[in-house]
Amino acid sequence: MRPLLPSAAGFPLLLAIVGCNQPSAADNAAPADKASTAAPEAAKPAADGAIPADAKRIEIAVVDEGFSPSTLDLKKGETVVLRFNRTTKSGCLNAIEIPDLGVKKELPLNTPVEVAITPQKEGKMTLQCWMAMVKATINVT
Ligand SMILES: [Cu+2]
Repeated sequence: MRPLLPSAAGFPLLLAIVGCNQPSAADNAAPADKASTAAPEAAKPAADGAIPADAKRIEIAVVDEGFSPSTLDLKKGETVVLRFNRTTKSGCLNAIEIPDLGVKKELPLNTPVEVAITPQKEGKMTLQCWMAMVKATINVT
């Protein structure tokens, strides 16, 4: 049981160091034996950014008129990938939020941005611009 503790405690710290300050962490901070155990972990994509390859994708155009489509029908517990493509220059829509899911995402112009969500609660949620002026409805059943 002893080996579990140091690695469990050290892992998040190492990740934080590597994430914020990769060169100096590798050169100065990490002793050689720690660096070698950390390497395989660092090679993996971040868990919170992982998008299942087989997830359903929904294309959402972000245009002058708002979101298209402006209503999304999703299933509770099912992961879907919302793929936004903003083609309007409106600064109003340069970032979106889904407050009920804690989602906030910037939308660079003409650059598709994917957001994976897994609604856990039935009902209506709102997808909106960061100013909460432009809205779309997410129905979860
Ligand atoms: Cu707005």
